[in-house]
Amino acid sequence: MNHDQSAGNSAAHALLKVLNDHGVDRVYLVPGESFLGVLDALSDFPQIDVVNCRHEAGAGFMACADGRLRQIPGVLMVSRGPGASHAAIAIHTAEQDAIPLIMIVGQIPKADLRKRAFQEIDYRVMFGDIAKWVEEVTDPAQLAAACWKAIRIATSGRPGPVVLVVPEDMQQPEVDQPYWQSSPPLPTLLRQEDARRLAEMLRNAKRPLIVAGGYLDRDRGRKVLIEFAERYQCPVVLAFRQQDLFPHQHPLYAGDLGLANPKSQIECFDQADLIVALGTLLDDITTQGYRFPRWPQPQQALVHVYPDHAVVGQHFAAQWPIVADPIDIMSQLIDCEPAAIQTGERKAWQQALLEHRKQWAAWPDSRSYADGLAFVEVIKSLEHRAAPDWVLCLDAGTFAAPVYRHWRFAPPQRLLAPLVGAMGFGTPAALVAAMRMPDRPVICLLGDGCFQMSGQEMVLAAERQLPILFIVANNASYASIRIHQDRHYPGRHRGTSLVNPDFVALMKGYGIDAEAVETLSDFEACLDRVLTRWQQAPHERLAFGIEVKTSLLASLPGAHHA
Ligand SMILES: Cc1ncc(C[n+]2csc(CCOP(=O)(O)OP(=O)(O)O)c2C)c(N)n1
Repeated sequence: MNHDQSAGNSAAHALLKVLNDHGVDRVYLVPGESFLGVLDALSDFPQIDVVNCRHEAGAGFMACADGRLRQIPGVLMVSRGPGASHAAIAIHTAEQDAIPLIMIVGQIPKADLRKRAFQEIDYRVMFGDIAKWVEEVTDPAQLAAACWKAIRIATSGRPGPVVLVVPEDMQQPEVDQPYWQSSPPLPTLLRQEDARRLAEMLRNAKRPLIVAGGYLDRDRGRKVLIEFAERYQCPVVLAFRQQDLFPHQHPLYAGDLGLANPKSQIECFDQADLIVALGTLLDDITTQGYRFPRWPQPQQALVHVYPDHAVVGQHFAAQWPIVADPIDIMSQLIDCEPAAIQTGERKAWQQALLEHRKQWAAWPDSRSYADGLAFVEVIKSLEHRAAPDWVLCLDAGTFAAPVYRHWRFAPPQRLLAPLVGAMGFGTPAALVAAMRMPDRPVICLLGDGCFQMSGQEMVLAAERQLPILFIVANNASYASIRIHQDRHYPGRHRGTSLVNPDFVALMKGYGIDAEAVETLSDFEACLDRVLTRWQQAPHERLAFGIEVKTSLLASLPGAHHA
């Protein structure tokens, strides 16, 4: 096929124009012959940064991190069949983590569709269960419209992934280049009398509790949440892996809902007489397996605010389901006329929550292990040195557990972690964090297993001189799974040991200076050298890698902080 077109008016140009008009200024891709037309049009959009990745999962995680940080769809471009298969993890992650994401997949020519041609997959079937929308475009004139709709769907209600499938011969034909406008969402407000009634409930509750979730993960959300909690003197507990949404040093901070809360703490949360769930999906883990609050009818009044009918009422019969933007609702209630707040029992309630949190979050005493350094010590010394501008990027694995449990987040410190627990998220997320927040030091914590799932992407840190500190916890094991084995099949360890490569040599091979350490003092000395260098010459910060030989025993059942 002759792809010679006059530059500027192809369907691919129209597609990129819609993306760019809606704030997309960067795309993540692994190229394929199935989307040459889109690649070619990218040459006419120098304002769109093209990040070439090594693996579609890496590209996909980068698009997820970008979508999460900006609430503008992260855009990922992959080839048909093999490329789309590699990228499937990004669609799953975006769906579970409620991240706006658009994946553009090059497809076989239109005439060959449904013939099981070379590398053909029907993506409507493949991604039907995990994408919000899958569209295969079979008319070049419709491509821009499909893209506009993709943006609307990815960003509205519960954010999520959309897959746009573009046969290779739908990209080059010339089409009109309309301007597809979008207006910002209108504020969603309660009727005056309802706002007053809700304010009344908040004031009169003896033991109110806010459960704050990922929809608030944006600047305005964080700010308004603090104002709202203070205005109504209402303690805040954070949904699964949203630890950076609220300052931990705040007297109203009541902790988070995660994988290992003690029973007594959950029982204390359940003493609440009013739960205001704001921007949370009230998902499996946040609700401790749909048990807090009681399922399906909570024992206390539940007000659930989320801007999606499919989320509010999905699991719990709320006393007051509100389908609206929780940030708008909080702002509206902040403006309600002041009235006295029930203070009597509130103090005791706050104190009880605080006691539970303190007990649970206290750092454990140091302990030594014969097989290496307990990674909790590494995290403790990192927290000790942390500045408010740090961005913490975590991969999935038990090495990260002490961060979720003990780290005292102090805004504007940020946490970027996969809610879905997908291994391989950490490195790509750190790269995106460093590109989007170039003035902030990025600390990326990886297990040895996680590092090997997407570590190759770190070459971008060398290429673009991104200031990331990669810390690899090398315990020669998929320890998270070893823990489960030891619980259920004690002493039987098939499939969870790792024979590892030389991580320092690997990182150096990717152009990143690195060092291996075995003791806490060596780790701290190395860390201090890197941080001092970064502080002294902020504009010359370079990535650095530290491999820490860590104890496996420290994470197994029976260890004091497991
Ligand atoms: C893509 C993917 N594959 C498999 C798993 C299951 N899994 C969860 S944690 C884990 C082990 C992680 O190992 P490592 O990075 O070495 O960290 P550690 O648990 O040893 O701290 C595995 C295999 C997963 N969550 N994601």
